[in-house]
Amino acid sequence: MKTLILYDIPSKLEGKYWSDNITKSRQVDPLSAPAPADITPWSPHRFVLGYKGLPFQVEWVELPDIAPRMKEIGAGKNRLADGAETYTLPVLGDPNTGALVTDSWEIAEYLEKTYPEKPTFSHKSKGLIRAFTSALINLLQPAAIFPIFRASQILNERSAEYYMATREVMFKQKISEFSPEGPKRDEHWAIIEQAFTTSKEWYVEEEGKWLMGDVFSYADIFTASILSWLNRVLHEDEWEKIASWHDGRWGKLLADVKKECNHRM
Ligand SMILES: N[C@@H](CCC(=O)N[C@@H](CS)C(=O)NCC(=O)O)C(=O)O
Repeated sequence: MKTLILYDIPSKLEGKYWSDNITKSRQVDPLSAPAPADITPWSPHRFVLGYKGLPFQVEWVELPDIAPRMKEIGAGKNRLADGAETYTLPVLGDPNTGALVTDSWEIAEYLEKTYPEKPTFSHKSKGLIRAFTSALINLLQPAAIFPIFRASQILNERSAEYYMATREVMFKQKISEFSPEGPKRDEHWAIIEQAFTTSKEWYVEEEGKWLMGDVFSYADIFTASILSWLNRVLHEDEWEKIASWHDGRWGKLLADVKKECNHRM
């Protein structure tokens, strides 16, 4: 089998990945308030590739280089959550079929169809899981600006400059106003904690460590990819706080999903 190619955005962190991507334009189906902007990155695609045991290599592309590089390889455009049409990562190239797939949800669908052996949408759960991911994003969306602010601090210089400039336009405020310590940051924390409290209520509906009880699925991958994003971009004490909520449920879920998906970090 030929090695698949994942186009991803590097950071200064060990292992480079951070963009545990990503806002799917499709995932911000407005269940409640419309999404203020893209809640960017978490990468379910990495977990899916790992779970299915598919060989892949990463081509790192800095943010300002995404458009020229994607044009060069002939990848399709996508939409950011604010509706702007642009080139985004992740993109997956599969030399076994010639496919070039943009968007993390499309990638998950493609991998499921092409490599069905270890399903991530079993029991015809795709529609329900899509609704779950939308619901979870909508819970977190009003506080996303806090991890987005932190993400601007872990990118390489060129990407950081690009990211800050584009996100300031997107959110119509200066980066220093995104989530300053004090009442605004406290409010972001309260929103994040409430989002995970609600998720816990969903998780405990069935016995077993996964959302679907004993059945591992893309829902767990998606939740873990958000956790992984928070783990990567937030300061250690901030991540520790989240990991410890609900008797350590979230730190454990991330570790369990990593194990299930043979995640290397
Ligand atoms: N719906 C897409 C969203 C992808 C996305 O927003 N990617 C960001 C990563 S930070 C990106 O590539 N942004 C390019 C840019 O901001 O110009 C997905 O799920 O893959």
